[in-house]
Amino acid sequence: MDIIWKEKDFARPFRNPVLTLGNFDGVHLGHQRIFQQVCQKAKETGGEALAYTFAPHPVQLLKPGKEPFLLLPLAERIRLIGEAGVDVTICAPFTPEFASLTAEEFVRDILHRQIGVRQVYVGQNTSFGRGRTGSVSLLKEFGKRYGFAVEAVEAVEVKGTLVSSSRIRRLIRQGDIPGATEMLGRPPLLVGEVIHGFGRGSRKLGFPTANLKVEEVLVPRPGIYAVWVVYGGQRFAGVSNLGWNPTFQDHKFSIEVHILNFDKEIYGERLRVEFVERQRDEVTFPGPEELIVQIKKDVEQAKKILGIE
Ligand code: RBF
Ligand code: MG
Repeated sequence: MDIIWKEKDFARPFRNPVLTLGNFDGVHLGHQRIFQQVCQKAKETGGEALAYTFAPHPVQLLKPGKEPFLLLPLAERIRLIGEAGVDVTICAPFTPEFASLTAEEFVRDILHRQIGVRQVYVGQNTSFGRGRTGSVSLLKEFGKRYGFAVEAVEAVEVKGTLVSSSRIRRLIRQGDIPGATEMLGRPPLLVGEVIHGFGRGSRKLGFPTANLKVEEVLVPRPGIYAVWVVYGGQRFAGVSNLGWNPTFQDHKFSIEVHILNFDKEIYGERLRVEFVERQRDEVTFPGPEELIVQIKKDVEQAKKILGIE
């Protein structure tokens, strides 16, 4: 997939472009259905499948300093859009100038003049342009004016509930990972760089953990989780602890993962942690011995959850 960072401005001529437009936080099943339709149409018409997205998220610009709530860091969002089959992602910086474009200016200047769009697919509740006045019906009107067709894609339902980023956020905050996974069509994840912790995991407990400095997104409910760790193109089983290590009175929230059957030094490396199931709450143990006994049980339970050994 090609990625175009809009500040570099693009004079790339697109072939019969079929486009979707949105933030696509989570790249969940609803988004994936839209990408599927875009890709299929592009295939049928010999066109290119385009996704137009932007960053940072509008809320980050309009209400800075709020707790992180996004489901994916930008690089993961773009990676997953690529995995959905899209040919080109255009990522526009969501600046005050960009936010001030009216719905019609956006359509005329960007979709029509710059991209030359022929076909647009959007979700039914899509909104765009200054004051979010752009809607599906308005987009259809503009389509007549500027020569492109518009299709509204129906939302996806899972067990009678519409898939939405806000619904998925709630599930992740509650620690309902299987529920979130169902709506995402993939596991929830965190990405981060391995930083130095207290060194206590390996020295004192015999369970070394990689401590992560995560790229800002919504973190699942604190607790112990069975996870997959993706690193250097390989996948490892692991157990993750999201919490404050109350046994040691750290008073500092940390994101740690113990990777099974692994003994490499990986400080500074970037890991992806895919959450599979929440196992339990963090507990204050009388001391390290009791914690070690529990971590051994956690590891065994995680293996069962992950279906290994
Ligand atoms: N620390 C706690 O204080 N309470 C816990 O219940 C707890 N559970 C953990 C479970 C697992 C699987 C792992 C890997 C760590 C856990 N820890 C817990 C964190 C532990 O205190 C921490 O990894 C070390 O102190 C190193 O920072
Ligand atoms: Mg550690």
